[in-house]
Amino acid sequence: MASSTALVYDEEMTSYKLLWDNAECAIENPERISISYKSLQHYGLVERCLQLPVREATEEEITIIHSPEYLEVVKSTQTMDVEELRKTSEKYIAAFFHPNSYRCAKLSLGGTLQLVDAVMSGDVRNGLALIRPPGHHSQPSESNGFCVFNNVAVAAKYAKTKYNLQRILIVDWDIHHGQGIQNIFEDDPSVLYFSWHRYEHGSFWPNLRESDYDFIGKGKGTGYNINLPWNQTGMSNGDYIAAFFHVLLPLAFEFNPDLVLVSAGYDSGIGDPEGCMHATPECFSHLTHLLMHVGNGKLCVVLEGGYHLRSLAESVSMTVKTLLGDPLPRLSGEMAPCFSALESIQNTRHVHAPYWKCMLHDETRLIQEPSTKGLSTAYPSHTDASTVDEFLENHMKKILYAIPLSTTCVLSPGADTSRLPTNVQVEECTVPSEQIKGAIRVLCVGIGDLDPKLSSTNDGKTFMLIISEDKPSERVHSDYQCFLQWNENLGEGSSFFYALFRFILPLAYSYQPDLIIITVENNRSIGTKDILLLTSLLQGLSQGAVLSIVPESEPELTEALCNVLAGCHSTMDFGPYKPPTEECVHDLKDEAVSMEKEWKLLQCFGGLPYLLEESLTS
Ligand code: Q9C
Ligand code: ZN
Repeated sequence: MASSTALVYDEEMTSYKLLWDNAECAIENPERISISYKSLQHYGLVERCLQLPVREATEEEITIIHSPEYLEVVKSTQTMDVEELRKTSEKYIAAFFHPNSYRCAKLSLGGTLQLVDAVMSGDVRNGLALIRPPGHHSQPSESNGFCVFNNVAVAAKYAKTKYNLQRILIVDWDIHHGQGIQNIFEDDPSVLYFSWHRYEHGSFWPNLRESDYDFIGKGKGTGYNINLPWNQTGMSNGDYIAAFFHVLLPLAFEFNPDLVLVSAGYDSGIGDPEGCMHATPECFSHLTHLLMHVGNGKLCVVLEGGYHLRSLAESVSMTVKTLLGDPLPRLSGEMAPCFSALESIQNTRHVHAPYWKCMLHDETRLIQEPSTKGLSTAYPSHTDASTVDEFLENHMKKILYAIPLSTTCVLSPGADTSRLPTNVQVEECTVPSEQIKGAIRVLCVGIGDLDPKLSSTNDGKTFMLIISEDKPSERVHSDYQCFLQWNENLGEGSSFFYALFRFILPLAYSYQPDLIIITVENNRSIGTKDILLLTSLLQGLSQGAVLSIVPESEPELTEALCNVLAGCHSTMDFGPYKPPTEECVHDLKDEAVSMEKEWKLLQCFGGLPYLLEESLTS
C-alpha cells in the first residue's frame, strides 16, 4: 500500500464556467476546486496522498443512471453558442452549461469511479475526489442545482455491480437535500441514504415536501432513506455531531455497509452563503473520523457544494488530513445541540424507530408542532464573507497549534496510581500549550470492576466512567462519575456500538478531556473489538492523547491496542454487530436523562422537547 489515502484532482475541471449573468449560479465557479487544491498543497497534504488521475466516464457508466436521451442533450452542448447554451440550461432548475461542461462532467464522474476502484481494490484505505460539476441533485434525465451527472449515485451502482457489494451507505453532508440520490434509491434497501439539509419547513430550496423527515423510502426500501431537515439556520458543531451520534451512526452500524460514499458538500460549513450554518472546518475532521470506523474503513469522500472559498478550502483540507490519520483538532464551540436541532433529531428517530432494531425501544414522541413553525428564521444579517475569512485565519492557527510533549502525564489526586505502571510515559502525545498551563481534564475509562471510590473527586478535573458487568450497590451521585452496565456475550456479535454512540461519545465530547486514560481490568465485560473501537473513537478527542493500561495477561489486546493507538489499523472491521436488548436501551436512557443537564450532547433521548411540550400544554 503506497499511501493510505487517494486524492483525485485535475485542473481541467476548472475549464467550464457560467457565461452569462445569473446570481444563483455564479457561486459554482472554477476557483472552488483550484483554491481547495492550493490549500491542500499549503498543508503539505497533496504529496502525502496517492494522486490518482481522472478519466472520462464511459457512456455505459453514465447510463447506469442516466437516460440515453439526456446524455445526448448534454453531449450536444459541446458545440452550442452562448444563446443555445442558455436556452438549454433554462430547461432545468439552477443549471448552466458551457461547451466544456460535458467533458468536465465525464471527468468528474470518471474521477469518482477511479476513487471507488482504488478503495475497493485495496490500493488505498480511503480518499477524496476534488471534482466539479457536483452530482447529488442530478436526476436520470435532468440537470439540477449545478449538477450534470449524479456522481455518487452512479458510483454506488457501479461499485455494487463491479465488486458484488451487498450494502452501501451514502452520507450526504451537503446543506442541500440530494433529492437526485433520494429519488434514485428510494425503493432500494441495499443503499442507505442519509441527508441532513437546510429545510425551514419547506421554505428552502429545493422546497420539496419529500425532503422532510417523514419521507423514509418506499416499498422494499422503506426505512432506508433518512432525512434530517434543519428548520433553522446557524446550526453548529454541536448540532452536527449530535446528529451523527444519535441518528446516523447507530443506523450505519446496524446496517454494516461494505462501502461508505460521502456526498461531501461544504456549504454546510461556516460562511457559506447558501447554507448559513456555523460549523467550523474541524467539524469535518470529526465527521470524517467517525465515518472512518464504518464499513471496514472503506470511505470515498466526493465533493458536492461549498461556496465560501476559504471555508470550503479549509474544510476540504481538514477532511484529507483526517483521512490520512493525523490527530484531530479539538472540536470547538458549545457541545450542545440547539432546541430546533433536538426537535429534528427526535422526529427523524421517531419515524425510523419501527424499521431499525437499535431504535425499536425508543418510545419517543413525534413533535407535531416544532417550535420553529411559522417563525421567520432570517439569518442574523448576512455575515460578510471577508469577516469569515478573518475568523478562519485566526481559528485555523488556534486549532492547529500543538506542541509535542515528552514527559510523564499528570494524574489527578483522586486517581489510584498504584494501578499504573511506575514509568508512565506518553512521549508521543501532544497537548496544546494553553492546556498545559490551565487545568488538565482527564477522562478515565475503567473497563471491568473498579473501586467506585476511585472517582471521588468532584473538582471537574477528572471524569470517571466505569463500564462493568454489575453496577455498584452504593453509589455517590456526581456529575463526574458514571457507571455503565454493559455485558456482551463474547463471540456472537456486539451491541456495544449503541452504548458508544448514544452515551459514551456524547458524554466524552461534552466533557472535552485533554487526556484520556483507558484502564482494562482482568474481569472485563466487553470484547476486544469493543475496546479497540472505543479507543479508536476516543482518539478523536484530546488531540489523540490516549493512554491505555492493559493487564499483562492480555498480550493480544495489548498488541491490537498498540496498533490502534499508533494509527496503523490492520483491519477496521469491528463487527459483527447485534442490536441492544430492551433492558440495555432503557438503562442507558435512564443514565443519560440523569446526566443530560450537565452533559448536553446526551439530550437526544427525547426528554427535553417532551418535557417542554408537557409544560406548555398543562
Ligand atoms: N437561495 C449544490 O450545492 N440555488 N447545489 C438555491 C436558494 C441552487 C446547490 C437558491 C443551489 C444548488 C451542489
Ligand atoms: Zn449544496
